[in-house]
Amino acid sequence: MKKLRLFLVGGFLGSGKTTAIQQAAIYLQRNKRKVGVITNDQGTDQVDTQFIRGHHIPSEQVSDGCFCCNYNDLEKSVESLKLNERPEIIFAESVGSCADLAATVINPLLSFNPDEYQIVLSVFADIRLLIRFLQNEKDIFYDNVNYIYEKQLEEADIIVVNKTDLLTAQQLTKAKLLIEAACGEKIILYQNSYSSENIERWISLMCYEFKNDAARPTLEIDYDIYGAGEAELAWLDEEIGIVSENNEAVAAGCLLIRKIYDRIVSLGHPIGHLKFLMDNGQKQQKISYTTLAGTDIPELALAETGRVIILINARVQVLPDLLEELVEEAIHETELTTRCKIIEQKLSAFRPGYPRPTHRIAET
Ligand SMILES: Nc1nc2c(ncn2[C@@H]2O[C@H](COP(=O)(O)OP(=O)(O)O)[C@@H](O)[C@H]2O)c(=O)[nH]1
Ligand SMILES: [Mg+2]
Repeated sequence: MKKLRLFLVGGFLGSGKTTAIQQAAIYLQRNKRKVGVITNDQGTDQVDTQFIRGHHIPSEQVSDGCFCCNYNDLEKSVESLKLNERPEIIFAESVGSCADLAATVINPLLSFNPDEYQIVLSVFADIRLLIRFLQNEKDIFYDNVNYIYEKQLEEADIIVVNKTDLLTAQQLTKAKLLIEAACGEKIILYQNSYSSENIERWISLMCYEFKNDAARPTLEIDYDIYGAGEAELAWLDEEIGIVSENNEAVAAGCLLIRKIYDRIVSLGHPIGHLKFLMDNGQKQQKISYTTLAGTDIPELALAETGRVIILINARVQVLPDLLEELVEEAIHETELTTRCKIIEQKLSAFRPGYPRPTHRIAET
């Protein structure tokens, strides 16, 4: 029986997992290959899921916790995709604050379903953040969060050093020396996830070159530090509707997004990933700010209208109450400035709970 290729995609918040999966899925679909995607987050209303569905890619979502702690939901999602789509490849993106996937996801999958899956764990890293780490400039996040970042890389089958297009050729050469000195024993792929040649290369590496059917060695990981790191990050998910009598809802949405971003930055709260999905009824657009993003507002390609819906997913190193407060202030200010009406729905602000994996199969 041909094994199903299950490509797990991990790595820190904002490192480029969803982008690469979306690009790879579109590439494979164009080449008449059947794919499915499983998205995952601590919350329920996920920008990533809507983004993937918006590109007509068959998908399932695992909500309210990581794959490790929702192992049964992950298996159900795989089964559902298998039944409905018969994919040759499934990409499964884990939450950006999640680690220990080898012991809690790969080993259980291989052990409970012998000969069924070919699994590869790609761990993404934003090249700019990775360089800072390797140069010991760990001053953005708290130590416990940095611990998660390092543990994620440690268990990778393949480290995808992503966003290489953001460096000059000279910077890239220097970065490669640093990365190879630190992670030389790993398979390392340098990638611009918007380049189809690079995406093709990643797919080819996972499909044909990388082979490891054995259980993976288990990370030595301290769950108290890991749990403390996750708890230092706040999650805020909210859906908001903007109604404008003057057909200026898109402009008001942009203003609100900018106000939220500026507030977080000016208060000095480190961003893991601040993402928005704006929908004007005809089209949707994702707007992302990551840890080291520039301050330019991304070019918006949505036509102006009287009504938009924005899904907000903010992952920031701050207390959830403070994050909620600053989003509320930005909404209030936007209403006053634009005279639009902003309707808030499904707000949840929380910190992830202590990680309690369903299974943990240790291998040495
Ligand atoms: N320049 C550049 N930007 C990228 C690349 N990959 C992802 N991004 C951007 O990084 C941000 C976060 O990407 P996303 O895939 O949502 O990250 P995730 O949180 O790991 O899933 C988005 O604004 C993407 O457009 C890349 O290779 N180059
Ligand atoms: Mg993502």
